[in-house]
Amino acid sequence: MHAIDLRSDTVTRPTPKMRRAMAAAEVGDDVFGEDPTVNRLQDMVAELLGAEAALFVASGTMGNQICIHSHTRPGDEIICEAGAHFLHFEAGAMAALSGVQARTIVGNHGVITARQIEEALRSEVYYFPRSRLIAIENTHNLAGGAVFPLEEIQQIRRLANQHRLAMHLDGARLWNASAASGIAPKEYARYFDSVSVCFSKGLGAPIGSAIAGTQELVAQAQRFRKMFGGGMRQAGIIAAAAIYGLEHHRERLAEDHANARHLAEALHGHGGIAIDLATVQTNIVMMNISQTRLIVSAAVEALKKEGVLVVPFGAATLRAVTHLDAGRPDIDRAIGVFHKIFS
Ligand code: TLP
Repeated sequence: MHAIDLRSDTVTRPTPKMRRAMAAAEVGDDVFGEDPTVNRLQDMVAELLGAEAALFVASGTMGNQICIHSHTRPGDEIICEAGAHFLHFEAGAMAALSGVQARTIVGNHGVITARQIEEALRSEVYYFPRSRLIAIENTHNLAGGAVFPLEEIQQIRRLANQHRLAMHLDGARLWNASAASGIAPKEYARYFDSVSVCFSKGLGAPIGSAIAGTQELVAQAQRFRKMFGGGMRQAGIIAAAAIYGLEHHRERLAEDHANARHLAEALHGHGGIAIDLATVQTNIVMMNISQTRLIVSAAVEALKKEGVLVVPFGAATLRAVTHLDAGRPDIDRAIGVFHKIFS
């Protein structure tokens, strides 16, 4: 029997139809701006996010880091939630590549408020770091895929305008946020100076992300993409998969969300597993197993032996993520395995 891989929504393999779209893609040299499929994808993303322009990049990490680099100078400070992806899972890139530091705020389900940010702002004294950028993650990975409320984003934008701060959205799973809230991606994106989105997560593409913003930001970003080694050539092959994902896999994200909810409800309270059901709004399930009979490493191994893959996320937490390669029968089988192991 095949393993049920719930380690991430990045584990999906391109579907046969997606592969056909990739094989048939028209291509050109994208460093010369001549790949028609990449150009089409960039136009689509700009349109979906209501932005002047967009740029195809290799990964979510590259997208975030190019945006951070575009907004800051060494010594600047980025205000973000304490569990931000770029702080924990991007190899220290913002320090290494941009020389910036973070002013972290502990959020509620990943949500930081305008009021909290206002308290964290530095006054303009020459020996303070310069507050420059506010970054938000929607959905918030470490907060279990929670959606960031639009009203709070609006308040934060007002504050950012008062203090002339830029705003960046790590929208690796913005498609999931929109599917869950019914708020269009461009409705979220309009409050930000830069947005990064991924095609290689819920949308099922094998590679690729994009950033969006003004013409000016994207022109600068194109230069930094080259500088960071991300200038690609006949990238239309992979851009075609992203286009296919945008056109065919966005609607179905609701299925992943229903599967995550189903999994969370079946596991919460079983054998000491604790899940904050309020955070299970999209496709991520964070399970605290500190009150169960197993420690994290033993639980991961035991689940793996029974064909269910999850990842440890912290000292007492397992993460399971639903996606298009794990249908309801797989989720039901995974629930059976969890029940067996944690009873
Ligand atoms: N997240 C991965 C791991 O790195 C943890 C995952 O499995 O969830 N922003 C957010 C919010 C992300 O969740 C990720 C990937 C990224 C950025 C980075 O994207 P990639 O992996 O394409 O560099």
